[in-house]
Amino acid sequence: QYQERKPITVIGVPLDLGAGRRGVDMGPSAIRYANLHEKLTKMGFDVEDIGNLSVPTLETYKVIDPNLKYLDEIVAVNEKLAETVSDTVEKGRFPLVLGGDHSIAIGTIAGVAKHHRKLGVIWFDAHGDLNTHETTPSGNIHGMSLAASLGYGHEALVHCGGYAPKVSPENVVIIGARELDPGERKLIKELGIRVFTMHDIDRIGMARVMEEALKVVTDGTDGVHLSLDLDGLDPKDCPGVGTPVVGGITYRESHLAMEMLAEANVLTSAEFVEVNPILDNGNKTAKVAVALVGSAFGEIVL
Ligand code: NNH
Ligand code: MN
Ligand code: MN
Ligand code: MN
Repeated sequence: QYQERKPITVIGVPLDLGAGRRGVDMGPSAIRYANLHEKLTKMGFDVEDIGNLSVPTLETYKVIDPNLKYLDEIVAVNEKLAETVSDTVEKGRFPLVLGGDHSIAIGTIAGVAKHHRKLGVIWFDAHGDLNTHETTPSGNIHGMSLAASLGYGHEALVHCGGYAPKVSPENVVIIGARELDPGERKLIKELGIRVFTMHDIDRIGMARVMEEALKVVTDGTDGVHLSLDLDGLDPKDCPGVGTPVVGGITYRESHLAMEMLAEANVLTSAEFVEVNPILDNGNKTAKVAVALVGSAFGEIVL
């Protein structure tokens, strides 16, 4: 009934230093409280949860460069995450990473791309996360993680895991974009990155968007990573995010996207990031995250 089952390793990364607002450090707990383990176990998966990586506390550190807030601390966490993810892949297990702010994609992708050298990446997000320290409007590193994975930005971010770049632009697709900064638009054009904005989703529908997106990330690749920022969804469905943007992907559209990923059976790693329980309504956003995990792993109604 479900897709071919690789055993899953859950890795929590309670990091909030990369975001402008606090609270995403509680994301991994919130997702666990929403019964992630139970869902995957019921679906028949062999799941191990290795707990949270240890992450520095904001109060302990100072901002040194306002264009790269908490750079050293974020690099240290991502180096550790890259190792943990790489070891997980080596063991033949599927890394399922829980954020934390989106800067952790730097470490996740560094760990995965070591083994999948032609990695396809689906970046599901209201934002592009394609800033560098030279273009960032905020200095928040969670807005730089896709750029870093492509080889753009500060050396320490770009060379996480000891190599660069991790992915090439022709294998990357962004879905749900509706707030891009000028530097991000420029980089998208320069690199020719495929972006399905909300306009495209409105116009051709999520089914066709996913058909096209799947072509991009599977064409000549040897693995596919899903990096899902919950702010890609509409704030009505996911209020618990630090940077909500109106007019987002609906609950149903996001499920369809996950179901089509499961049908294609191409995912080799995934991360669910930016759940902020402080800003949430109950634990709504984490519950949506768990529902989406279920669909991405092949949960079906009948
Ligand atoms: N683009 C803005 C920045 O660089 C916002 C990024 N915030 C996000 N990205 N949540 O997904 O600061
Ligand atoms: Mn190793
Ligand atoms: Mn993001
Ligand atoms: Mn975002």
